[in-house]
Amino acid sequence: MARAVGSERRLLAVYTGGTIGMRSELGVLVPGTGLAAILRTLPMFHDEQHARACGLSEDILVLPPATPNQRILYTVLECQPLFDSSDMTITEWVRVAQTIERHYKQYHGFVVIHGTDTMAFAASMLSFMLENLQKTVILTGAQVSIHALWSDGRENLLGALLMAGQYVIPEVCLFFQNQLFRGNRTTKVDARRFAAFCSPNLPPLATVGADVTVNRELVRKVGGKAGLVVHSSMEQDVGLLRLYPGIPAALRQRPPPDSSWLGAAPAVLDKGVCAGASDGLLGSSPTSLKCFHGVLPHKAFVPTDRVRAFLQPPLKGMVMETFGSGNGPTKPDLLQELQMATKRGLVIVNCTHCLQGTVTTDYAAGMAMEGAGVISGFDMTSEAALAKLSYVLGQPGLSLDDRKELLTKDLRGEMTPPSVEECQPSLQGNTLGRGVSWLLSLSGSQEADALRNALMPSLACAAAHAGNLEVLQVLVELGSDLGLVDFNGQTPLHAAARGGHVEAVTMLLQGGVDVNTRDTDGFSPLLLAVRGRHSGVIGLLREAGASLSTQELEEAGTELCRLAYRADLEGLQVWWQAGADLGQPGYDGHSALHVAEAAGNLAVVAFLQSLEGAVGAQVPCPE
Ligand code: ASN
Repeated sequence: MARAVGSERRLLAVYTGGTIGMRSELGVLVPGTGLAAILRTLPMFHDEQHARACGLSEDILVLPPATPNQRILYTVLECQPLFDSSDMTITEWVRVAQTIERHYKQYHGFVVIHGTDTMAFAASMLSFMLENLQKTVILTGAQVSIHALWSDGRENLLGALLMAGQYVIPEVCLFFQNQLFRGNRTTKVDARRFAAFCSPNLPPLATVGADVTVNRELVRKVGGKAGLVVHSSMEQDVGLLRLYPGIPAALRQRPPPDSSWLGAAPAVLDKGVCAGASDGLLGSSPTSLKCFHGVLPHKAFVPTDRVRAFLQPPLKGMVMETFGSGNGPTKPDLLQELQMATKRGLVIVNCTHCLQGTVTTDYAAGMAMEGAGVISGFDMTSEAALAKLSYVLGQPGLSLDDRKELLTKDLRGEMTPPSVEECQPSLQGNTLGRGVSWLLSLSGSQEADALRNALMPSLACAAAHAGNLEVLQVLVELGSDLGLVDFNGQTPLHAAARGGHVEAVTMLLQGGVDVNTRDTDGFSPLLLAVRGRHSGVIGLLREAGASLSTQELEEAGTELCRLAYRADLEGLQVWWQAGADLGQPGYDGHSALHVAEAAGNLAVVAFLQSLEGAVGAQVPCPE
């Protein structure tokens, strides 16, 4: 961020509407025209004497001097019509971006006066539409109209004009209550208080008090001399879905009802939390199940397929707000819906509904999202993720993989991707290719050899996780031992198994790697394949002699009960395929069969009974 030089700084203020200029009509607030005329009457916004002395034209306003040698001149461009920002859409934001483009050369900076309700969306959208910004763009507005005596509008607008006039901040920012935020990091957090916005995962770029304190290291640098590019082809068919506990995903079959359920209104189901609301599941018959919000219906199929309905075309991209660090329900119907959608090309980005923090795969419930093809949005706000999706999907001429790769990158400072070390296992495509060619280019010296040796295992794991046989082959030719472990103690076989890549697993097994190797957490490739439900990989590993350890088998009991409760036949089948004893009891001594019977999951009961006599055939491998 540089202090702006020059005796005259010219700004364009694009007025789109919002409370700041609203007036009361019939007792409700509606957008108000004539903002420039009002500002002209307020001495803090216009120095009439100076304007006259300089012979400024009617449409130019001039601020009183903030510093002795500099004047900020500005023109207010009033949009037609003006909007309560609840009515703003991508179409209007594209117009704002195009207005900035048209006047880009004429002005030193831009202020966008906007309603607060969707200002975080607007700032996010504009940040992606405006590429290679070299000038300051600041959105601002108010919680109370500028016409009111006690208004935040005057302070906010003046602050935005001063910041845009006095500093070169080549970003789309949002100024509110003395704080300058990166626009695509913001979210509205208060409907009434003047401190309406926060930037949960990035400190403010600047704070105004008696002094203006700027966080210089946070401000994005101008990237070279490339000129402004305005991206107007934003994809409009993008959506936002917030998960809630028990969200119904697809048509589901229920056990036959008890007579007391008869006559229940199907609408009760819309609460969506009936399943699993029993008082102590185990030992109770289905007829004793109770429901939080009412009673279960007397229908075999529950007509609640809310997720499926949401995912239908023409939707092309969706931001999914998940729990905690990116977790979602692991029930198979939801995961299947998500997987089917991602397989047919719908792009889904995972953002946490928590205000702060990032999406991880620390939990099985988060890993399951990744397994369903959902892309991590890390610490992006949902507003930024929606805008990024719209931008990435709107770009012409990109393949689906290119789009997905773009989404994992930080494009406008909107997210904090994990450190290089953390993201190595998911390196893909070009990044991987570049890494390998760079390794190849290192020559001869002792340091270069040491570096190659240090990086080789991680690169091999990344290649295996991406199923990239070509890179694996190159690494072998470079002399890499594909049995070496990375920083997590994982081998490429772990990575390939986790990624579900049959060909990579085949290649590694043919290369003679140890099939029962354990990582630092004690996990085997077989366990990772089971978790990812990669049946083909499980088959290959079993054929090569892989087996679950005693500890893995013992710990499987609770997981098996969970799967049985959720009627997750596929989940049980992969454990069976991996050699688990499906009779293994859970933490409380009940087996999957008990649980399935209690929950009335008849298909699971039949499956487990068909295995009786066969269970317990697993021979654990020695630790
Ligand atoms: N409804 C108004 C708007 O977003 C709220 C505001 O500006 N404070 O346009």
